[in-house]
Amino acid sequence: MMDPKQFAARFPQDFLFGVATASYQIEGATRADGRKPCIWDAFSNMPGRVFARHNGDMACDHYNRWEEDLDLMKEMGVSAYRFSIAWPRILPDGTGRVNEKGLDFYDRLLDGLKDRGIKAFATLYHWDLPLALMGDGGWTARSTAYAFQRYAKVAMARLADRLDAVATFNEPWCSVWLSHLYGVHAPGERSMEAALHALHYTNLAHGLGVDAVRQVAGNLPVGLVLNAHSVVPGSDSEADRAAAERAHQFHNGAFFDPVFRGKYPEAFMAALGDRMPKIEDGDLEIIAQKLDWWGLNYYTPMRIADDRAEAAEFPATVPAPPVSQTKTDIGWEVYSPALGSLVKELYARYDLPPCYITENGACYNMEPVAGEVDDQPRLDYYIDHLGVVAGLAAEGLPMKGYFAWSLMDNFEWAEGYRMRFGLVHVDYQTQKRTLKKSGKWYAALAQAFAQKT
Ligand code: IFM
Repeated sequence: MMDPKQFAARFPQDFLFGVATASYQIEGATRADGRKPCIWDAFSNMPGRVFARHNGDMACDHYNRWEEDLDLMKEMGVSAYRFSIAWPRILPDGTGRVNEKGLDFYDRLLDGLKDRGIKAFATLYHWDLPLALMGDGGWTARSTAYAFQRYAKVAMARLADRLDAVATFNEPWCSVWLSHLYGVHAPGERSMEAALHALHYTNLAHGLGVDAVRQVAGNLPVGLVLNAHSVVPGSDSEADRAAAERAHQFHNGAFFDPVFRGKYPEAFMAALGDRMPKIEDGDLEIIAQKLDWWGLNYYTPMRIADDRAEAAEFPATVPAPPVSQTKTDIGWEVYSPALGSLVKELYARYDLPPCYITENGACYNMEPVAGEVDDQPRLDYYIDHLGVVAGLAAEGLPMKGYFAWSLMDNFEWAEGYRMRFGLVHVDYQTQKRTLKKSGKWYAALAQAFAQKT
């Protein structure tokens, strides 16, 4: 096994080793202290949407067990925690009345992190849109972007003083394409028009959110977390290479271009622009405000071939076969070189601020045997991918930190609880937490790094 001490020596002095989670995936307590439903409460309670109709009612019961969970992080020796704030706890109807008790929970959490010397990286939106906002159309309505701006102001006015960084959105690709075009995530829509509206209003909400953070907490580093796809053409043919470029525009450019270039990609607009909502004067300036940092969530490459069907809609691609035969239990190809090439490609295409790997990790569903979880394949995954990050830093790319996804097993969206990504195993019957083999190694790495600095 790779010696954590030797490994730690490969990262820059100011690097952070952290762990990540998200509110709906771990908190539970969906009816506590004035919280009202979000779109995931509704979606997961509908038959046929989430595996075995699992939902977030209990999850990891982190709302009640947060102290134990923070103690665990402290014992592991990680220096930062990335979590998300639940909008439906703070503004249960999306707009209107502020719920003090919801803010109190994050007060406790942030004080707890401070007491333990762990840095706090908050995300404002990790997919739990207050259900009441669906009455106006959810993310397909322009008003939702302004509701988000208000929520960002309220949350930051109370919490920013104890934060080390904030992100507006987590993976807008998922809350836009996966949720409104592919129908896999809440609200389960399958319409290009709906998705294009959600795209522009999410981008607008990001910009308005940046504004809100800066008005309330001028010094707090604000960023955006993107699950950029490492798009790899399935062959060297001209058609597949052109398809990969279209896929880049659709899956990455629709988010990166407005934020980092102030416009939507050209071929994307030529193909789909007439189905976009009206882009008002000033929208793109709001969206393209300079960020202090950005986060990359990476798991697996996206292999792409040309879709020759006449009726194929932009980006007109089909999946190409994987190159590596190693797959995680969720079926995702394991291929760490794509992480390195993706980061380099994105810095070549865009003028990007410093980068945190805000999520990376693997799904393996091993259970405890005599109190131990032997998840060697997850550990191998971490060693490979962290090695790539160390290499990027050595080449001079501005890599500032790495957050393992996830601290603990949790509600894996449409897959429910059957897919496990944690460094810590959660027994959902007893809520017992067990540090896995991978978690022990990651803890040793974080501790070795802390000792060297
Ligand atoms: O669990 C998710 C997380 O919420 C967002 N990024 C990907 C993870 C694994 O699917």
